[in-house]
Amino acid sequence: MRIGITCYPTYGGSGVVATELGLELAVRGHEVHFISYAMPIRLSGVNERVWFHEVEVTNYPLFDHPPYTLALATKMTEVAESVSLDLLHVHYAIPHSVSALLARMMAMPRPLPFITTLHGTDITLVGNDRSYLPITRFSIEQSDGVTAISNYLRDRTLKEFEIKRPIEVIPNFVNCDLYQRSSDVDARAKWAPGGEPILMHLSNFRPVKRVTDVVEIFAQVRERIPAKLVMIGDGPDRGAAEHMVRKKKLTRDVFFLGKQGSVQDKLGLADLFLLPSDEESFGLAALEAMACEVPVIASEVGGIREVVTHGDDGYLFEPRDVATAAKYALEILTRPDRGRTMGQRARANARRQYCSNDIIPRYEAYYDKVLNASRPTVAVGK
Ligand code: GMT
Repeated sequence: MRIGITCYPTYGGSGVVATELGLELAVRGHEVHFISYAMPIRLSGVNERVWFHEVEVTNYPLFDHPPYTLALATKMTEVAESVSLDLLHVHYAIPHSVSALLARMMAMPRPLPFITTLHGTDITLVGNDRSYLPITRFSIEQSDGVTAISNYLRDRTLKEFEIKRPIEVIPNFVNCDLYQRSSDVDARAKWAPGGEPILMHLSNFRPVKRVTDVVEIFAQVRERIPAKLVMIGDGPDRGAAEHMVRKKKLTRDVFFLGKQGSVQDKLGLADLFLLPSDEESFGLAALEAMACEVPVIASEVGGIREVVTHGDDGYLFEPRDVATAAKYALEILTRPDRGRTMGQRARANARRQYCSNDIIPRYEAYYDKVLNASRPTVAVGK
């Protein structure tokens, strides 16, 4: 199959899922064409079946906001024509599904079906805004196929957008061969030379992630036991988190790594993963940590409940209740095995439900279904 994939290339779960999906599809023999304004962050090490097509957005003094949606639609049509794409798969509804809808119309009479995958804030925050809701709903209704990354997100979309069409749930996934526990003692010693437990957080540092709560939880843990915190990622709230670390005199114990292309080698060194978000439709970073045998402490919101099982492979707490989160963290880290048993259960649960080997074939089957439904029926006889 020849598949065009569009996503946000910057740091963010939807771009990560789209990129990992494209790479996995390529390994399975498909031809994958990424179409976006920049190379997606995890797209290094491309193989011969993966291409990147950059959308150039021409500016003009008249435009306060250059019309990316239109430039993207044009690029999608060009790529579809030049390499004979079978379908487009767009990640994050706004504005990608609108561009795909335009591209499908421009490509006519040649069929160019498109699938929209909903990731979270495209529905729960941005899509819900009055200025975007009608067009988001329209482009979802017009998509040839729609998937959501959790049952929670599917149900919320159907309800809040009053969508009548079916939405297929294909959950996020992790490459269970790549994401494994690390036994690299030297790498661990760089952060925790005294053998201290390592807490970790990975996100785009947007307000919804509550990165200052991560620091507060860590501070409460650190009051009781020696420990280290590793913060991976970057975004608007990094400054606030760094300021808090300085204020609490924790600079020797907290490491800000910034954006990292490959995270599996770092996650595999952690003893505990913190995800105190206000909202999370899935929580991909938590799943990646779990695959590395890391127990997760996360807020009990949205789709996280489908990923982390309270008391089994981690703990869930009311969002913003940092005292309870710190209590759970201490419970895990002061155990003689430092949560290893919980971590092993985390990997077992991740493997049972979310390994790429099991999830990618579900996307392939869905592509087939959409393609079969969109093929023009040939009149027989006459
Ligand atoms: O979390 C973000 O702010 C980024 C956002 C995105 O679309 O890039 O993440 C969403 O998609 C991820 C991948 O499917 C999910 O794992 C995240 O839970 C979801 N984020 C939210 O719902 C806040």
